[in-house]
Formats: sequence, structure tokens, C-alpha cells
Amino acid sequence: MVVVGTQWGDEGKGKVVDWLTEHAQGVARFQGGHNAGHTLVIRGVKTALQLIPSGIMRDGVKCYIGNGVVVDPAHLVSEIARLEKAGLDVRSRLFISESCPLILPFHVEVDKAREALRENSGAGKIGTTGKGIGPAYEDKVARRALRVQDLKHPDRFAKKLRDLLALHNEALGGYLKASTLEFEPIFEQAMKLAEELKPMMADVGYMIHKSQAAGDNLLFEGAQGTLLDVDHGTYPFVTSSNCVAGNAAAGSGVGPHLLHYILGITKAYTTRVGSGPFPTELPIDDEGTIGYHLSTVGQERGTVTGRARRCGWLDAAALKRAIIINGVTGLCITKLDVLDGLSEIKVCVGYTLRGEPIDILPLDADDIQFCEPQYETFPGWTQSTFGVTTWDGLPENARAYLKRVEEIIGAPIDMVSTGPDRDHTILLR
Ligand code: 2SA
Ligand code: MG
Repeated sequence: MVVVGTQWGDEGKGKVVDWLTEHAQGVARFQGGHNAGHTLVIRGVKTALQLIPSGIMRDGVKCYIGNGVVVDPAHLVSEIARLEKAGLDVRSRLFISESCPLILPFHVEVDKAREALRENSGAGKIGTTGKGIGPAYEDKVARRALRVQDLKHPDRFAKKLRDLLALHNEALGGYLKASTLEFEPIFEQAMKLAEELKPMMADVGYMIHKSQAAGDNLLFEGAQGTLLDVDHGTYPFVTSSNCVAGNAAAGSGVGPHLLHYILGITKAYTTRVGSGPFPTELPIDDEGTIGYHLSTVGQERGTVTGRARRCGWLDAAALKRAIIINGVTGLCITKLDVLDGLSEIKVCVGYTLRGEPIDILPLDADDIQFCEPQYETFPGWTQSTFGVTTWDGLPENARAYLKRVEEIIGAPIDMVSTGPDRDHTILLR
């Protein structure tokens, strides 16, 4: 099964993956890096995961970091330590692909300096997480990246690092007007981290293959969301990887025929963190407004950066695009309880773009900026849906709302999540 976000991330993928791992033997990440923030609440205890697959929260579940993920070794070691401190066994069941490109300190500096440059030049920031994600993927595609496997070969690592650092220092000390970095500290730190990581380095694609051949159930855990995909998202306001389901195969080294079910995760409203067009966005700052309600009741803050997330109504015309691109088999609607108590609920079913009606999110971010959303309005419900575990336990208006959303987007809703805990879940199939 592949679990992907159908919006701009933060749909609640982590919770759903964690819930599904009761029936899985392994969980693989296939793109992104520690820009992701997956918040899990288990028996009331909150844990935020960034790079390590959500399967780590279940004893015995194997966790794979696939080749499509960019790995910051310093961050990885600290995330492992944090989970170990919470009493989890991590090292015996975490496997890191040797082919993952590394994020090194200069990637972070370049990421931040580029954002400053964009801001100062008037082009406007992308609003990245500042984790070095974009520059690390650039090096991968340019075929000059240091990879996890290089950590095993100090001489090779040193040579490649010298070349790559020189290249980035040229930019940092030049047009980026930032500080350059020294070779020694980066090299020494990497070699120390290498000793910790070596036992977890693996041929992940082959391991997954053998696990599947033995009849195991595996989950592929997407990070960010479809509208942040580097090809299909609101370019250039996107992340630097493919977040769509198709990349579960390429980013972990398995054949696409092994992906049987694509679960799209969709929040009952929309959020976005970072810049870029967002047709159904509402102002969030004024008490008493819908935007304020979504932001505060939904606790919409970035897990990694703490930034306030932008909020708005559910955009079914954007969702339609996500369902097509991912080949979604079924949807899981999350955070339904955040809509509790609103007198009216709106869903965007299409837009008017320069006077013309359209029924799907356009491809060009400049066009999206001019899309005027067309809404359908539903009566809200006063009862609490928090923690409801059956379809019949939902208020009638909530059921009618979900049924209509299914109709608009042309995909079935197979799950509904009504709260952050594992058990706050309704299964419909
Ligand atoms: P980057 O750092 O290069 O990937 O940033 C590029 C864009 O991708 C967005 N992005 C995200 N959007 C939502 N959630 C993400 N993870 C964290 C979270 C984010 C946080 O779970 O809350 O804490 O701020 C995530 N990661 C990347 C980013 O905002 C840019 O728009
Ligand atoms: Mg998140």
C-alpha cells in the first residue's frame, strides 16, 4: 500500500501510516528528507518524526529509508537518539539505502542564502524549511552528490567532499554573499557519524523485494503532498522531490506492479505552509473567523519549523487533480472533528479563471493565482465527531458532506480520521 498526501502536506499521513502498521511488516520512505514532520499521538503521548518512517512506533516493524530520500546524517543520528531516549528499539530495524544522497552542512547554508537572495531581489521566498533539501537534490541530479555509501570509504569521501565543497563555497562566498565553510569539521563529523550509521546501511530495494516475496505487507509512506510535487505541484512553490505515488517504486527500488492500493490522505479543509498560490485561503488572524477556527482548533503549525500554516476550505477541484495523478484507490479524510461546530461548511468545486469556468486546478501557478473558487455550501453540525469510530456515529450532516465530496471527486472515501490517536478512526471498507 502507498500512502500519499493529496494536498500541500500535513494531511495526517503519519497517524494513518501508524494505524495501518498493525497489519504491516515494513514501512518505507521514498522521497523528501527531514523537511517532513509527521506527528503521532499514541496513548496520549506525542512524537514528531521527520526522517524515520512512522512504522518505528510499532515493535518489530522494519523501517526502510529508500534511495529517493535525501539523508542528513547528523539529523538522522539525533532523531535515532531521541527515539531511543523514549525507549524505542531503532537500530535493529532501521535500514538506510546506500544510494541515498547526503545533505551536508553547505546544503543548509545554500538553501538559506538562496531564500534570502530571492527575498531581497523581490522574487519572493519559496518558504523552504531551510533543511538543505533543494540543494541536495540538485547535487543528486547533477551527478556529483555524496551518497550514504561514500561514508564507508574515507578517501573517496574526502575527495568528493573537497570538490563539492569548493563548488558550493564559490557560490556562498560569491553571489550568495554568505559565509564559506571549512573542509575539516565537515569531514571529521561525517566520519564520526559514519561509524554510527554503518550497521544500518543496506541494499534496501533487495530487502524489500525479499520481504514482499515472503508474503509481507509493506507500506510506502509519502512525505509532503501532491501539490508540492516538483513536477505536478504549484511550481516553483514546491519541494524538490516527486511526492506522488508513482515515485514509491522509483524511490525505494521496487517494481510498480507491487503497489496494489494507493491511499490518498486528505484533510477535511486545506492548509499550506510556505509561499505559493492557494485559491481557497482564508485570513487566519482574526478571532471569530473561519480561518482562525481552522488554524486554532486544528493546531495548524509546522511540525519542523513552527510556522503558522495558512488555512482555507477544502478544495475538491485541486483534490480531483491529485486523485488522477496518484491513481488514488481510496481516500482517508482526516481532522473531520476540526469542522465541528461551524454553522456552514464550504467546498470548492471549481473556479472561474479570467471569466471562464474550470473544474480542475490549472497547471500553471500564475493561473492558479487568478482562480476564483466556486463553492458549494453545506449545513454544519453541532455534535462532536471527536474520536467517533463508526460511520453511523457521525452526525447526519457530516455524512452528507462526505458523501457529496466523494461524488465531486469521483473516488471513494475508505477511511475517516476523527482525532489524533490511533483509535480515532472509522474504516469504511
Ligand atoms: P523544502 O524545505 O525545500 O522542502 O520546502 C519547499 C516547499 O515545501 C514545503 N514543505 C512542507 N509543507 C508542509 N509540511 C512540511 N513539513 C513540515 C510540517 C513543515 C514545517 O510537517 O509541518 O514544519 O514548516 C513541508 N516540508 C516542505 C515548504 O513549506 C515549501 O513550501
Ligand atoms: Mg507534517
